[in-house]
Amino acid sequence: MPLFGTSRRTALLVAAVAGVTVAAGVALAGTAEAAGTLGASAAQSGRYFGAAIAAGKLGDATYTGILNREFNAVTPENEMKWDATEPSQGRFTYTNGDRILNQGISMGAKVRGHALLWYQQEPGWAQSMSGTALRSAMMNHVTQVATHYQGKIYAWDVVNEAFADGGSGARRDSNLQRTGNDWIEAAFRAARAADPNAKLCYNDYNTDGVNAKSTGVYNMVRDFKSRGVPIDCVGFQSHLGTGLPGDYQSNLQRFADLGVDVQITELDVAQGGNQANIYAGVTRACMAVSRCTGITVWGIRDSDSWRTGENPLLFDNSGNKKAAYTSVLNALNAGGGTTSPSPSTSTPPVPTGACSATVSLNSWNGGFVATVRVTAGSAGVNGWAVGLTLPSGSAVTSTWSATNSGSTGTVSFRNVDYNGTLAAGAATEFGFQGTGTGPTATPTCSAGS
Ligand code: G2I
Repeated sequence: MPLFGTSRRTALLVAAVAGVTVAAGVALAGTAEAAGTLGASAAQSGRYFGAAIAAGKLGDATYTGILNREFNAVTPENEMKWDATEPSQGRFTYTNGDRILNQGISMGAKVRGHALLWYQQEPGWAQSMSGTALRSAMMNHVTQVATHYQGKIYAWDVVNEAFADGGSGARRDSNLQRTGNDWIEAAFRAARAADPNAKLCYNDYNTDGVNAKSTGVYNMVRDFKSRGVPIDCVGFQSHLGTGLPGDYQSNLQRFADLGVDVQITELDVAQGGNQANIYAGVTRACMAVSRCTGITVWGIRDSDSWRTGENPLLFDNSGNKKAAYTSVLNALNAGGGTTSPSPSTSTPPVPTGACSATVSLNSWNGGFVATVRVTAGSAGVNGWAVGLTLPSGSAVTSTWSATNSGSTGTVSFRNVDYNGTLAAGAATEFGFQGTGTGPTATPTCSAGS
């Protein structure tokens, strides 16, 4: 790869680090040093930096060279959409989706699933359906695809672009919407049941500031949280022109304050005098919102973009880094509110007992998913057991990152081989899915295997 030989890469790295030292020396205090790639820089604050990728381009050495070097998350640009995965009803094809997944796995990257239900790129057979037949087909699609990828997807765009543009703040008309206003929550529940580990996102565009459309989405998310509909995150596509809304960060923050993660999911910015500044502004906004877990750009080189002629990405047609690349890297290295603070900047209080456990629940009518956080006390633990009491009529149906004995009444969960040893104050999580309602009392925790 002549464009990215060692000497050129080293020179760019040194230049980038030098720029950061001047611009953000104070903010960097407490972190080891500025990192030299987008993914590594984002990872310093517990975030990811991803790209939308196309299966058909994975044979292009320049493309995969940049991908492997720079990014620690991937999104399939088209390969996991409905028309790609279920071209005729009930016949599922995962060849290209799996190629994206395997590329992500080979990189050790997070994989964002995109998108289970969207009114565009519906297969022809679904476009001509309506009513209960379509609703059944939609839910089957969500269940089948989320099940195929179960345990492998970091976050799913469960529903994409369901709100109308303009001032109404209302849902967009589509054959999906005409199956009933509850189609979105039904899709989220089906996705949770199929893959309890994936974060479930709603994703949309023109929601990049406080406006009627973003407020419509906000009201839906608030309603979902209040009723226990399983939603974990909101994606802000951020296909931007020549300006960034002044309330971009505060809009992300108001969603985060509802108790969901926020993610920048499809970032690209029209080339012009402001491109590098707008990219930096978006990155700084994400870094400043502790629940902003990562940023994805919608393509790698300008020539890979759906916005033909607008040169909206971080690498030029030849794969060279643009000014926007450097501005993003510097903003990532400048730090910000972190999703997982490093020990040097924040020392969590260490419980004094052997260990302690807390539960968070995502519930729906007839079922729930419980996430249990186990924290070691001041002596650390080598093996742990957590006891939880389920209400009568409830039962555990599946468990991950722990083993359970019993499934009703008082259920005991033990560590598996890779998460039993915890240093003082260190924590790990396991989870389980159940029918009925989840546990309400504080769990017990004891050490020793
Ligand atoms: O439209 C930009 C994005 C807006 N948000 C949702 C995203 O999923 C969407 O991505 C774009 C892809 O970047 C395009 O690559 O979605 C388009 C479809 O609406 C994708 O374009 C399609 C072409 O329209 C098809 O003709 C083509 O067969 O890509 C297909 C696969 O190459």
